[in-house]
Amino acid sequence: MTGLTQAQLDTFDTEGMICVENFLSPQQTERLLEQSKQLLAQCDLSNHPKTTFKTSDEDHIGDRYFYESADKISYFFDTDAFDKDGNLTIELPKSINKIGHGLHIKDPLFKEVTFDNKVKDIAHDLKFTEPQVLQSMCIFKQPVDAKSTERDNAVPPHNDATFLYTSPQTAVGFWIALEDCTEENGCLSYIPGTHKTYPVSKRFVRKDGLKSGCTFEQLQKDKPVEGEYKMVPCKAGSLILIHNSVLHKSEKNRSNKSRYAYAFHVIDGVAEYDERNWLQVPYDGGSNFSRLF
Ligand SMILES: O=C(O)CCC(=O)C(=O)O
Repeated sequence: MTGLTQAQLDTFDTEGMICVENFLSPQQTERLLEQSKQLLAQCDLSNHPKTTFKTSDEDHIGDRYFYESADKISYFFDTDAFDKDGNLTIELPKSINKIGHGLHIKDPLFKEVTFDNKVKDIAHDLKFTEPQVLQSMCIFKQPVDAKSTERDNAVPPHNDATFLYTSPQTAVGFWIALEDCTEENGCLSYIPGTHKTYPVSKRFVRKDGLKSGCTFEQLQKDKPVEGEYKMVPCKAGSLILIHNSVLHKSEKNRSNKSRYAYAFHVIDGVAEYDERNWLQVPYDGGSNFSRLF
């Protein structure tokens, strides 16, 4: 299978999200799942600032470890991973929310799948001129624990352009399920068509070139959200394409099965990517991200 069919392109255009089943073979999916478990096992807390992560206005503030992770394999924890004294509340591998944002640079297996010809064909079909991989990450939704306590691993409603801002907007998320995703373990959901009707009302920017961290800059008033979220359960190996402006989210994992995914975002190099964006490539001080083709 290469690229997208015209029907898939049309659906992506009208809905803002599509699911491409069997994008990876079972063997490829298994290798990436195993690799993400290896990476989880390699996390060393002895020198770690215990950075937590959540995609939301209140919690998404972060620290230097987070902002300078564009070309690294860095670990970010669930917001309920540590108690008030900074001790882990759960075993280390199960407390990690995501690993990013340079897996496509630093990890050979994730690099291989990111720069696969199938990805290039899709970028071509989506009319990218100079597709560049901006960031990549393993996203973990751990199951409920032995006492059936739910973890704080819901991803609140957002659009990706808030965090991956280009002028004009060009970001597309390539989100790959490494395990079966169900309504119970926190599959993605979205409101179809919101990429056309719901404006990108804010962006996440560096303050004083990072001296004061990052903040949300309000670009215009938030529009009240209307419409029903549509769940997108999918099998391991499926690819979900996410338009930069579509409203999407995922619920907590309420099951006893984990939900691991690999996601990367592609922007167009012909659009402006300015120095106020939170994510910058450190080695050239700018936005010289890895070209897809
Ligand atoms: O993996 C998830 O649950 C959420 C992912 C997401 O929202 C994103 O990649 O933009």
